[in-house]
Amino acid sequence: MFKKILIANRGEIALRIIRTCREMGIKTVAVYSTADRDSLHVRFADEAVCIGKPQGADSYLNIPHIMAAAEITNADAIHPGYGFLAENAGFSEICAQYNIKFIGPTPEMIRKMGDKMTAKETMIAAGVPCIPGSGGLLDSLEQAISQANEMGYPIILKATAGGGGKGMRVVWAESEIERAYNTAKAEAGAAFKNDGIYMEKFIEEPRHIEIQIAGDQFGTVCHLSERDCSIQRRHQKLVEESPSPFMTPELRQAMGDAAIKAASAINYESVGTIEFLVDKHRNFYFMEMNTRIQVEHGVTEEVINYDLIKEQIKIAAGVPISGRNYEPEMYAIECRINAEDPYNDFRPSPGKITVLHTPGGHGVRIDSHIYAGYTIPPYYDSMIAKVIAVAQTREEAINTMERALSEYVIEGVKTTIPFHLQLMKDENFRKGNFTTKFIESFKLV
Ligand code: MV4
Repeated sequence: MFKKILIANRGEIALRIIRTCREMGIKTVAVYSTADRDSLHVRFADEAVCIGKPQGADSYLNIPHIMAAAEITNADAIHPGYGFLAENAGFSEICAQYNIKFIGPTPEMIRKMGDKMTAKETMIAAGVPCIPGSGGLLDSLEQAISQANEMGYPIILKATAGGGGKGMRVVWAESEIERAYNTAKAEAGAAFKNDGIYMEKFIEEPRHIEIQIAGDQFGTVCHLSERDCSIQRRHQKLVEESPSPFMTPELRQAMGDAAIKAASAINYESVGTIEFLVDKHRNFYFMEMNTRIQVEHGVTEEVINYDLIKEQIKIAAGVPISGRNYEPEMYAIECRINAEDPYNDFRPSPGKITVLHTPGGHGVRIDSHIYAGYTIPPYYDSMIAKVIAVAQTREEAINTMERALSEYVIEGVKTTIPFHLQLMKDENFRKGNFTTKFIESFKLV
């Protein structure tokens, strides 16, 4: 097992990783930017190294600074968390060159899934259901027009280097395709330095359901059930839950099998997630693979009673996994609390937290790095806490969530708590009656 892990991240995920390391008897090294001197991850780690100025590029994304911190502290592994360098194949490669274990997949696995067209071709070859579309990247507008006519509108254009919604265009009719093709290509080229785009049939009002998987260094892959992440706004997840209210035992079996097939196709090592779109007839299609621990991993931890960070560390250290698949045994729902103004287009609201009262009690888990007197810096993601409510049924979990949110007092900054409180009371949400379009028509009062 590792003796000392450097955590190349900040905020709640850095704390989350430190907690599991403590329980495993592994020493920790925090790295921090000058904006994060007073952060809890710096105080809770065994050692801390300042790696630069506030901007991500100068600190949490600065590979030479992070490798220097790992060398001087003698860390034998690096945990990247999520975001920042978590899906950077070059970083995984440099860690290997320095003989420091990257707690995550190999550079090859990250590259294969990072290019969306390559990922899709790999999945088609493996027999994983994919959305009907163009075979390969589009070469010209003329080719796009003829393929769209063959497939029938609506279609969607996607950037192969994209993911998370960037460089995407939905096209409803031939009259719109030229403009959509040109803007998608230009946007992808500017954002990713790769203007490759491909076409798919557009699935209207799908659900976003993802399967958590784990694979070890010996080729064993298992699935750890699903999370429903349909409640999103501008490709940002707001609420995640498990089990999915749309799930059936047959669908879980089929999606679990497909997810295992997908991960096995690239000999996947570490924990990861296969994202699917599910249409109203419960047809499901591979969308993307996330080759990292995700923000919402705690939802799965609560429904199957399993420490995913511990498993991820053990896999990286070469410990074999059991190989059994898991079904949810509890009901868990997570609300992401952001320092944003939900009444003002979710505008970021950094600043000092003057008053804080954190909820607790039966069935409530809070993963957060905030404290009274803490100043939320403006440079990073605005998520400040995750509230997870756990109960025997969905209705009870929502009731517990509503109770917990009503106890939460955060003063000094605006937060998304009022949004979540209203959502928990919403009739359609309570019925499980929602798709990825739900939030578009949800009005905060
Ligand atoms: C789609 C789609 C409908 N049809 N692909 C959004 C992010 C990127 N990962 C892919 N996305 C979508 N791809 C086809 N063929 C609809 C979306 C989509 C979406 C997916 C999941 C969660 C929220 C979403 C919001 C808008 C669009």
